[in-house]
Amino acid sequence: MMAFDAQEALDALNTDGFVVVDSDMAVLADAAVAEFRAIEAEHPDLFKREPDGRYPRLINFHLASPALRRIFTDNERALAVQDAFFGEPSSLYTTLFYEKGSAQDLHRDTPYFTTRPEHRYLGVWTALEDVDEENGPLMVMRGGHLMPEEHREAIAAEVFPDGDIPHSSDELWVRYQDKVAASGRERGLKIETVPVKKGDTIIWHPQLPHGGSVIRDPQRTRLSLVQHVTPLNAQVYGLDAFFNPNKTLPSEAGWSYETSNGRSYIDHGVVGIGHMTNVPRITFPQGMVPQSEVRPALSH
Ligand SMILES: O=C(O)CCC(=O)C(=O)O
Repeated sequence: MMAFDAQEALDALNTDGFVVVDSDMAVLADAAVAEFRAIEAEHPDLFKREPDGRYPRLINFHLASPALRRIFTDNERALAVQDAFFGEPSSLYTTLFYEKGSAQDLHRDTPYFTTRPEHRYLGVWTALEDVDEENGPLMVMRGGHLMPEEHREAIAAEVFPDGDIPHSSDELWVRYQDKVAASGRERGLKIETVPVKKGDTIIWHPQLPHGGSVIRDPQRTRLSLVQHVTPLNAQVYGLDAFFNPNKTLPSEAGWSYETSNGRSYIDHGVVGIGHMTNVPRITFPQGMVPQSEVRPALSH
């Protein structure tokens, strides 16, 4: 394991828009995947595969799985970078568990993770298995977080001329993201893939254009956990706030948190299987892999 300097990692995050942290989470990654497979086997009625044989993304699955929660709460190196970025302890807002590459177009997360003040958010992505060019690695537009923000009010007015912007809108999302990607191309910014090994963590800046690259080998899984993190109690808004940057809104929320290993995560009460099915959290027994049997992550 390489020596680690959180300040150096933070500098890279601020310069490049992302940083890869050798976070020594491979053992916990194996435990998280084992627990996922055990929970899946217990609930064949709930877990429906897509036509390609894989699951859709699972939303907040960490609420069903203590082993998956540890990917956030025990990732000391990644947490040190997050805390330094925020200037206060990072907490877990939501997660996405992917069984396969997302093959998502290049996008900034900010429209759906808007805070007041802005940019009090990070994307934290931990590989639960090795990721190479074949199984759809993350892709990033290096330096794209430094591009000036688009004229958001003007973009929104093209889609919602009456000024009534909803929380979510695919059309407005695509219009904004297309403009960001075009701005990056005009500036000559390159898109690169980020292959990593099991247990590594990629942290990206709220304004970094990123996505999932093409899955060359559809037989391969690409198990990974995206953690959307903010400072404690930050309110998180959607498009209606993002495209109204001058609108004053509360910065604080009244979230109900739980704590593990000194780290807080919101109890959203439900786990989403794809964006269609919400399953109450209490449906899942808390943990199928005894945590005492999992070696804690090595400290640095
Ligand atoms: O995991 C991936 O392939 C991309 C994830 C992503 O872009 C996101 O969650 O915002």
